[in-house]
Amino acid sequence: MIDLYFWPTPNGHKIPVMLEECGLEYRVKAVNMLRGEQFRPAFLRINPNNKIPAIVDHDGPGGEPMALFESGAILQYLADKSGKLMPRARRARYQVIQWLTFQVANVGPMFGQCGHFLGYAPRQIRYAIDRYRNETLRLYGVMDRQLAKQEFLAGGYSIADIATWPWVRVRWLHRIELGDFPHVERWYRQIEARPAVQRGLAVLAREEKIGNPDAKACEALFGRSQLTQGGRKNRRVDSRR
Ligand SMILES: N[C@@H](CCC(=O)N[C@@H](CS)C(=O)NCC(=O)O)C(=O)O
Repeated sequence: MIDLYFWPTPNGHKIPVMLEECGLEYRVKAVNMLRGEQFRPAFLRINPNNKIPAIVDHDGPGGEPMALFESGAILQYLADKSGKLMPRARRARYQVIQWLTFQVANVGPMFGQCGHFLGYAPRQIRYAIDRYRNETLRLYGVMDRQLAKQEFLAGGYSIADIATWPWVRVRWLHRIELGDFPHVERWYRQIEARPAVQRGLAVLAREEKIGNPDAKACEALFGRSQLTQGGRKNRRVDSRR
């Protein structure tokens, strides 16, 4: 049995989609990050970086429990465990790792900052918006050219697609029109039609509140809590006032 520490966000959705694709048994442990539950000591013992997703596999390597955070690491672990969605042959395997790393190192952080400065920042900062939206557009261009050449990012459907798809799903946050990227659009629709993807999206679906955080959520996600909770007290610059 796998415990899935989860809240419905783009990084979060990767893991229930993967668990559904692989048919692995799991139970959901909600971590309401809008209310600061990511700072609870029990969760920090699983992820000291206070972020979802995380898992605890009670039947880990050697039959011992295994806790894991960072969505890219979790996806690789689940692919290894199930033997699905990541090829064993080295050339094909590294293609998948390459596009998975492209997601966690580029798509996630850049789209995330783009959404932050467009929709969450207390004031509109033109330079930051242009910087991250241009990067977002550039990354859509990279994906579109790749998907013009092949059906999925790394050849066959893989954990690289599962990592990237939830970020394209919330494209309205980044003011992206799929019609401008026809190959991404074809790929997006193809993955959207998969029953396992729909089952993964259904997990805690009623809690999904992306793009509209209230004051409490802003405090938990971007405020003082980030540096004072979890036993840490670090200096921070407060520019929200
Ligand atoms: N690199 C991490 C990013 C995870 C992440 O940013 N999670 C966000 C939700 S999408 C979160 O838990 N934020 C809560 C916080 O920062 O306190 C991953 O890929 O797992």
